[in-house]
Amino acid sequence: MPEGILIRGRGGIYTARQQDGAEFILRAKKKFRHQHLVPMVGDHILFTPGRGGDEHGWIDEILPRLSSFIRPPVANVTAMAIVVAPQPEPDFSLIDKMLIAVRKAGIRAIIILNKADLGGSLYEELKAQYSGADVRTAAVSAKTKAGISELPALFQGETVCFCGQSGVGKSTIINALLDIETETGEISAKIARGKNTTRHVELFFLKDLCLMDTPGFSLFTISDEKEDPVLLKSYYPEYMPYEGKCRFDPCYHYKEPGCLVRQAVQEQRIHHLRHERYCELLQEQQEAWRNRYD
Ligand SMILES: Nc1nc2c(ncn2[C@@H]2O[C@H](COP(=O)(O)OP(=O)(O)OP(=O)(O)O)[C@@H](O)[C@H]2O)c(=O)[nH]1
Ligand SMILES: [Mg+2]
Ligand SMILES: [Zn+2]
Repeated sequence: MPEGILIRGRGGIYTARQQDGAEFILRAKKKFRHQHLVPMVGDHILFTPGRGGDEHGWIDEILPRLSSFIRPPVANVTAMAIVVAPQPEPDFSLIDKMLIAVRKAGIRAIIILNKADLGGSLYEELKAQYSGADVRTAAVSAKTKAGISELPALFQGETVCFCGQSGVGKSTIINALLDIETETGEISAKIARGKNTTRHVELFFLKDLCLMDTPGFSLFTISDEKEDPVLLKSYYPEYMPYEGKCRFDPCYHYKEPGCLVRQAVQEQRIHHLRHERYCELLQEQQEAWRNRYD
């Protein structure tokens, strides 16, 4: 049975691409519905091709996923590219939440500042706030192409999902990356040009990379499952050196006396705004946890 990767899916109609570039139109077999399994872009699948003409084929098996996200709905992502820009103005708590989702999925993250051509000090601000957060940063301009050619080296062989607020330039960056390939003589699939808001997840290939374009969002839910808020701190790498060393154990690193994380914040070893937003998120999660049976 042939194997392929799902590169797009809308209204129950999926497109799978084989290694050699051949594409197939497929529908999901009924059994997946009984298993509450919805095929996602990025899924590796086994399929039966349609018998020619306009007839679609069938997705027979969805191979085990290395990772999956509900929003955006993507599978087998190995790196999340969180795109931010001076315009629209960044929402830092959204970045924090995306980073938490990335940690939970056990994948890597990179923060890409786009629209560097607009100037400003946002890149310095991002580096200052996230330097302890085990996340790489890059600054590019998809418009002038500055820094674009350096991106592929940051994602060797990976499946990279571009996510972030609407209008930050995710689609424009992916187009600029695909342009590099076109300039070297190869023809690649392009995203429809124009100032279109992306409505569906789509996967593009660039040499050994898979690039996923996703619709932008302004709200982000880390996960649908409520989790004991004491776990929240474990998604903040900057707290790790102090874990288990505060006066209270467990310590939420919130208002407890003798908290070494709070001391580190006061001594500017941890960025105070990142910690402030953590405290807000912790309060939200504690509230949700108390009401979890309502
Ligand atoms: N000045 C400047 N504008 C840019 C740059 N990159 C993208 N833009 C502009 O920003 C706008 C939004 O770009 P998109 O690529 O559609 O943004 P997106 O993140 O894909 O948005 P959604 O699909 O809605 O999530 C467009 O008008 C682009 O021309 C850049 O590097 N500099
Ligand atoms: Mg887009
Ligand atoms: Zn503490």
